[in-house]
Amino acid sequence: MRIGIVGLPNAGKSSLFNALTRAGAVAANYPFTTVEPNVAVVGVPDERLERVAETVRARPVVPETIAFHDIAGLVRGASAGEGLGNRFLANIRETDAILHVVRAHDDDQVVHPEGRVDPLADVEAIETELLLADLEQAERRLDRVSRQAKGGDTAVVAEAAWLRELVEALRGGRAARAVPPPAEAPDALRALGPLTAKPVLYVANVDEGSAADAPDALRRHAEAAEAGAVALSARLESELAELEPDEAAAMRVELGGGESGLARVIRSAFELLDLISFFTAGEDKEARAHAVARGTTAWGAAGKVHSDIQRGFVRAEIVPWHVLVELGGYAGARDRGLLRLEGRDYAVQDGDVLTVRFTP
Ligand SMILES: Nc1nc2c(ncn2[C@@H]2O[C@H](COP(=O)(O)OP(=O)(O)OP(=O)(O)O)[C@@H](O)[C@H]2O)c(=O)[nH]1
Ligand SMILES: [Mg+2]
Repeated sequence: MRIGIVGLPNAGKSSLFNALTRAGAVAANYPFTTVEPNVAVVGVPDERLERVAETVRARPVVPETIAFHDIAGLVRGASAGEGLGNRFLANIRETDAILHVVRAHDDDQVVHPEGRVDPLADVEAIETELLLADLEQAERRLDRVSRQAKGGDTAVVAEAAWLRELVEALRGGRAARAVPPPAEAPDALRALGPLTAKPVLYVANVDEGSAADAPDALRRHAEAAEAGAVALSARLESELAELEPDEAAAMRVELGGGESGLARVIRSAFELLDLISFFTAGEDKEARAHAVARGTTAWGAAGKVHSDIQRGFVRAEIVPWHVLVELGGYAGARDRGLLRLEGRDYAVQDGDVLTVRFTP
């Protein structure tokens, strides 16, 4: 899963990025890799995976990962070259979701690019830039595709029609997600990668002291866009991420907060993208978590593990993670008849431990 972070300058993007990457590294006990200075791959902490691994004595433990992309702040007029312009947006065209950091704290020590704190206006400023970036991209592609469409190829003609509709919508201030791609050109959306078609998670960067919710105006905006919203203090999270996990946990309790910012961001991202996790674990082999779309079949899940395993799929042996842990392993689950055999159409459930039998 890849997530791109956007927001105005000084909104707190890099603070959050640092908090997420460090907390992920500590909590999942998994070294995050900085792919580029501004891309970090973070292990998703999952207690269930640890318990499964312990139970069946699997090593190593390999969590699912999320790659966060931190980019330079956008300002009003970025599409016309203001500030650093919008050239960095290309870096997040390929991501699965957007994490939109909005300043909601009023610390005067931190300069606001527009000299006032107004979360909703800030969100709208960024979203306008995303729309304009998409418009530019869509117009350019429409130019090329409409020339190719003269050849009469059905998919290309359909793509050109879709792009025309999309350009209209974007000019009218509507997001690309409002214009579904045509059935005849299933790759059209991926080829363009519009930013305003991606699911959005708003992160309200609130004061350190407050266990506040996201501001009401922002919450309403998020609901209307079917987006998620969480509130946290990026500075506080980045400071807590410097501590040892148990020290950080104690500090959180003292501050009256519960779950870590990382945990909330990840949980919200899973909800937003409608993802679930299943696990694979073999004795003396690795234990691994896999995130897939809800409704993924056993056959689809096998493909997530390895294409060879999918090709030779015979059946899946399924046991919910807590049953496996309670019964002390696969043998115990099998003795109790709780290791179920399922065919390729079985819809994998969150927390399933899955062993695929396959013919190599
Ligand atoms: N008081 C307070 N300050 C914060 C918080 N989060 C970030 N800051 C401060 O705001 C300033 C900017 O934070 P960054 O994380 O660098 O902001 P950014 O969005 O990456 O900024 P650009 O990269 O310039 O676009 C820093 O001085 C942070 O310490 C917060 O929750 N509370
Ligand atoms: Mg930054």
